[in-house]
Amino acid sequence: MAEIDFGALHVKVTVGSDPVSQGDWWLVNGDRVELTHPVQSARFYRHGWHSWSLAHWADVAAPPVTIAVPYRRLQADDPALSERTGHAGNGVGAIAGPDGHALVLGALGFDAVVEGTPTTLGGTAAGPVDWFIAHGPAEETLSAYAAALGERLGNVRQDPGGVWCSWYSYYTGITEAEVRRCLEGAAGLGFDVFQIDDGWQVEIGDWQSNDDFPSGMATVAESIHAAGFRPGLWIAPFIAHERSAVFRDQLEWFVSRDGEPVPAGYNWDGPYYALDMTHPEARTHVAGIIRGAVSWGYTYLKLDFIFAAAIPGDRHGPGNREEVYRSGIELIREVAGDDVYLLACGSPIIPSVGVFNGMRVGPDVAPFWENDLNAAHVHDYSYPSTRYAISTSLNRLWLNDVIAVDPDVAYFRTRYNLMDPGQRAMLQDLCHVCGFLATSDPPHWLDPEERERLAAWLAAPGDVERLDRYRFKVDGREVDFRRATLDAPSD
Ligand code: 9PG
Repeated sequence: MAEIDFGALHVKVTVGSDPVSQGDWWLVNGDRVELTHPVQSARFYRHGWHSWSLAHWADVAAPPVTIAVPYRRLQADDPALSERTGHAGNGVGAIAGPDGHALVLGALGFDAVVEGTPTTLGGTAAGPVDWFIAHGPAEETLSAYAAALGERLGNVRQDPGGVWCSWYSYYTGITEAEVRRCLEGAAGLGFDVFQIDDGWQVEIGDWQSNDDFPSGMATVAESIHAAGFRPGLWIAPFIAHERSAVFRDQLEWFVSRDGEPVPAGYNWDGPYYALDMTHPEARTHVAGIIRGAVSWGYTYLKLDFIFAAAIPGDRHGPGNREEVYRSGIELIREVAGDDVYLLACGSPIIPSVGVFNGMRVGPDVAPFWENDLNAAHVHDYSYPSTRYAISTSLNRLWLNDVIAVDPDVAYFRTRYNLMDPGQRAMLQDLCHVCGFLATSDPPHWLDPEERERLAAWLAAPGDVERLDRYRFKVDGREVDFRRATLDAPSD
């Protein structure tokens, strides 16, 4: 048994190899590591598996926040995490005291879980991995973990500039005609990327344009380009709906259990399934989807529901779940080339570093603050809500040096919007804090004043200073996000 002396804190390594100093952090290797800590009134940093999964600081002495069983949705988190009764998160975890200093334990590899108790912090991985251990101010220490992760996995972080995205206004009702109308209205507002979201395709899995895009996706990309924007497209390359032709025709390409394909989740009025990224033909198929979108002229791809490549189940070839996911996204990067902006969404967080330029780090926003029934009875914080998006995104800000953190879109419109001006402003400020600026507001929905505010927001990058975990200075104004947080109340 070894001891790490952090000065302010003595930590025992009861399981794992002898710790080796790396300067400001310690390295331990093993498929299991356990630290004992003396922190009183501790908070546990719970890191949900993928973009939409809850990340927050929980009271380690109280039961963890879990989704009410009848309402558990496959796509809310890693099913293996949802089933746990103790405090646990994916890849990284931390224990913080009331002074805001944290002991951080993070895997420098894949397929790892970190558990916390009032006296321990433990990590378990599918095979031996290196672990990062450090103690210091919580946000800084998590950032140091991100830097170590970037050293191992690579760092292709890039700012996309201002993004217009069709989802949060048109949803699946987007059409070529509306795209053209918004392209016209977007002139002069300061967007860089114009991204078409879900709704352009024949079916989830069948990535050809549908009848609402009569000119075809290549012509639409040309129009976007001619209007002065970088063409962006949403695709969910690792999934197929039960209605899709690919699912009907190629059942053997999908992750299964006992010979039957297993649903990766339910959406679009039915189950959708995961392409098996260890199956050579499924890989060729995914490569073809990406090659197609790039050949149409899209150089910004929002790749969604990609956790599906890592769901539990039987696969054709070997590999742990996140390893297989990694091989799938590496294939996508290889096909797309280095110049295509890849934005991950619904993505396992840790294994996406080094391949994606940016990543959604919280659940979807919505034109409302919070759903009261969900908050009172279901506790599913992966559900669309501006409050949940703010809370989880802020708790993933530590990734910002290795991947651009996308907190989802801000709203400037009052049309079809239940938020009050303060809530809208908080979301706008969050985007400046993250440095990722996107909106879905159709320009013709905005009145002149809203339009002006949007243009000003896109033009000014925002001078951001962090005061503490939830308080920032944005352009000299103090912005306090505590109203949004899903943390355990501090005593
Ligand atoms: C398109 C949308 C948008 C959005 C993405 C993602 O749990 N769910 O059922 C669930 C459904 C949709 C969803 C997130 C979760 O939204 O985040 O920006 O692209 O897909 O369908």
